[in-house]
Amino acid sequence: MTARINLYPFKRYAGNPILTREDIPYPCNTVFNAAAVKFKDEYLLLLRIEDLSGKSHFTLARSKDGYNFIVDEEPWIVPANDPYFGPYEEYGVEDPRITPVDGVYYITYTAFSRHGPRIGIGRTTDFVHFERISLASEVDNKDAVLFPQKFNGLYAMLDRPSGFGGAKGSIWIQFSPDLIHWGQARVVLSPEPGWSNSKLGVSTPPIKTPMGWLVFYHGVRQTGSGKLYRVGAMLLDLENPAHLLGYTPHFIFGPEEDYERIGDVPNVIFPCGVIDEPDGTLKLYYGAADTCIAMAEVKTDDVVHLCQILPDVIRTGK
Ligand code: M1P
Repeated sequence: MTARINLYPFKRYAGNPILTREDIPYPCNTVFNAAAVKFKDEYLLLLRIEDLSGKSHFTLARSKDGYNFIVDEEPWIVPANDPYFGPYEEYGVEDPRITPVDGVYYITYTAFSRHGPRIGIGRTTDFVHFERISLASEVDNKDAVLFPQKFNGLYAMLDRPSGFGGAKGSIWIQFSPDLIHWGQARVVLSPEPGWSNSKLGVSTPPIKTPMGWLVFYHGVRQTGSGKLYRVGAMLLDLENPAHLLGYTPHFIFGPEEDYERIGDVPNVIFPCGVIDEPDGTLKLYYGAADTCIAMAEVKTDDVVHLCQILPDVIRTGK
């Protein structure tokens, strides 16, 4: 008999949600969509906190075990007010991701203003000082993550431009010598009819596995009562990350619990951070219903396997 494949391999942490606005030491509306990294002997989450005016900034939370976090007393990264970055962060900074490259921690985020969303990139080496590097896109681009290594001397970034005309909501890749000037842009994965019919967006920085770069993304389905955000995964070639090796033809994680179903934006699972543990498991940190932060765990191999199965398996489960 052929064994059944576990099409939904994530296990939610029993103590979810791990952070709500009650855990923030100052007044705010919500906390969600956090980047994650291990730094020295701590797990760090870079929280997106929406203040009472509706604008977002970033604050660090710290943990020794990856489950129990203490939030810093003060925000760390607030919208810029200088003449270069300031006009494009007027409405806040959103949805951070952290990628270490050669010992420097790069933070990609959405700079939001009256002109629309753009990709911001900054860096830190100590999680005390933060230096902005660039606004790496024109308007209407977001959900950007960097790869943790260079390719032929170039940084590589996945993002989601969504301009006028043609197919919208695809994940693209582009390359840069300095994180400022970008080019060689190519489409990696596009929305398809079904669970991701509206748009895609990269969720978490790529994880290196023997089978390829493993990347989680969110797929959005437009329904009669709003958008539904669920999670898929894809595998990219280790040498040529523009080359898609495989992806889950179905969503592998979606809103089920009340804290994922009910909130400021219902039915949203929006991961921005993943920790690759030495025992072969991944901790996925996600914003739930744009209102709180939750965590789920999964075996890396199980997700890689799901990126390699054929669509037929979805029908039969074998
Ligand atoms: O409300 C769900 C999400 O909507 C946007 O994400 P995207 O542009 O990728 O669809 C963002 O505002 C995100 O912060 C939010 O969680």
